[in-house]
Amino acid sequence: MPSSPIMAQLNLDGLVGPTHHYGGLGLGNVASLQHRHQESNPRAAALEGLAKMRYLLDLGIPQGVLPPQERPMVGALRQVGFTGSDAAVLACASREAPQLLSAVASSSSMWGANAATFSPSADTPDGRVHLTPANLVSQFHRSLETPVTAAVLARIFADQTRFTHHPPLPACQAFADEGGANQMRLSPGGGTAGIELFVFGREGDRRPVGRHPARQSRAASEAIARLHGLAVDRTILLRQNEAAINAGVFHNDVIALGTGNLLIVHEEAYADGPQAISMIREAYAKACGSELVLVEVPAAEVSLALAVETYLFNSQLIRLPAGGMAMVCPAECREQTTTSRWLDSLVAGSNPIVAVHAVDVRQSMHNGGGPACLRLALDLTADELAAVHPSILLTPTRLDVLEGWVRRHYRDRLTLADLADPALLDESRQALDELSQLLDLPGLYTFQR
Ligand code: SUG
Repeated sequence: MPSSPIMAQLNLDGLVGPTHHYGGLGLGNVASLQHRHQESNPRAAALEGLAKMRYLLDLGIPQGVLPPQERPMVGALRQVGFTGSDAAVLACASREAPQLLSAVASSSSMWGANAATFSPSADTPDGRVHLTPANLVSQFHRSLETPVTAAVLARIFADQTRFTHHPPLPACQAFADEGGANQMRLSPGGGTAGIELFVFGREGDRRPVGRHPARQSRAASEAIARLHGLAVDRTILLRQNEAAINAGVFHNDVIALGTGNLLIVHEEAYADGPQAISMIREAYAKACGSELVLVEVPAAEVSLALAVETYLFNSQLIRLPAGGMAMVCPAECREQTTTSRWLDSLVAGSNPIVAVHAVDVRQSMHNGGGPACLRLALDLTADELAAVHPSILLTPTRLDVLEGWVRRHYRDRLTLADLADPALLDESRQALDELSQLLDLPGLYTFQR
């Protein structure tokens, strides 16, 4: 049971895998569709991700890594009828169903924000951390991640006296769940209970007939709040604004971000905009006994389209050890005059942000994944942090080792045609085999068993 109240902010970043490419697979994801079938650079992608992790570590924040999954996932192709040797399966899929090959080769587990929904021990009735891996049923390529993600999380948070793992929700559209990207936790800090905000875009099986389909279902958000035992007066359900979804806001973390006592949100993020935002303010004040710092961004300053183009809201908020917060934004936000000016005004304003740091994660951004998408954020007590599988927690030396590992194993260009190359499968397996040793996660991958 947790005994230390100090909350550490741990970020678990998904490490980009050797088959990172642009499949144009992301539903309602503008960048993914725009970069469809362009050449990718898996090596640069993985190094950009590691550089971001190093940046956060340097800010004094604990940083961990989630290993990539085995891709191409030949077993998934066999499951849908391709037969023969691995090479024959890849060749046949590439000829007959290139989109399927792309899906089973996607490195999408890199977007750690979609791995699971997490509730810290301060919010749960049994004083344990609760985790529910996301079923990701809205898209085939992402649904493949769930069983391995669940297994990885079970090994990273193995101490059952501190961590409760729920199975993923039923794998159907009525319970479509995309994890922490649609949840925010706010609290006055110091290990006190907070409020948890769950954001959904669709009710049950009904898919709103907009330009883009909504992904997170209300039933999933409700189920997770129930499973985690969250108090009703500390749980808020918010419906995404249809106009935001249609502008390319496929997850809440593309239009709002919050941690501690700070929430930054676009005025058009939610249905019933102003009422939704006042409801959050009131619920926080009532449950936490203090005022929320709320930065509401008007559309007149930053339009939905600009928010999606720059991924301004997909920044990470870092609670700095010395006090105050830093905002880690995509480099694109500094290259765009309006968002760059807005960031300057944020630092000058009365809120906890003392610094803005821009990071270059362009390879991931072209798939619609910014700095915040790349990580699962967890508030842990010091004791819980000490119980995390140690080898996935980064140090400068471990980062050096991982960078060397990427440079040795990853290609610097990949096209759709390359996905059928049996040498790529071998290279990926060799890389992952070595990684599982580096992270002390033996037998993690099917090909190792
Ligand atoms: O699910 N992109 C991911 C991006 C996920 C971003 N995560 C958060 N917002 N938290 C998705 O749309 C694109 C893959 C491709 O096109 O190859 C993709 O799956």
